[in-house]
Amino acid sequence: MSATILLLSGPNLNLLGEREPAVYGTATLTDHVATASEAAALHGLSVVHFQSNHEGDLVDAIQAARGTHGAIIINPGALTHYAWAIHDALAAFDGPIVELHLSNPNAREPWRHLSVVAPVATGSIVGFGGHGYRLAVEAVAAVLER
Ligand code: CA2
Repeated sequence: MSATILLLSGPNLNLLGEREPAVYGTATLTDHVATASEAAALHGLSVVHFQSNHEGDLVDAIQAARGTHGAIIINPGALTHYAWAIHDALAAFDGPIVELHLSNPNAREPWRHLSVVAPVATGSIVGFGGHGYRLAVEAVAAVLER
């Protein structure tokens, strides 16, 4: 299997660094992708990043990852909480899947407490801000190496 990780970012994450710094920090999505890429390089892995504000684009990317990428790290944004098409697409992916959130949705509004992605993820990393991108890559590397 390929040594690439598909990093997926959902709706509005392209706005990181511009608004809501108290919740999501001041780093941009580009900064987070760089963090993930640097962490991946330490394990001989590389990161391919795709951001979309559209659920169907993310479903297409997940489908295309089958046989192409060794793992998926996904921050689905608000789609986390209701996008069953993303759940189904991820369920058809064979490699490790890490659900990633900057904030801890479980400590926020009740509607954020349901993740439809969590049941099909290998594991979830939430609440560690930008450090989560490094942790997610470390988790993928550990699973791929064992
Ligand atoms: O904590 C996370 O990473 C989230 O996935 C972020 C989503 C939110 O809906 C999830 O519940 C948790 C929201 C991303 C929107 O990001 C913005 C960034 C700047 C300005 C506005 C939105």
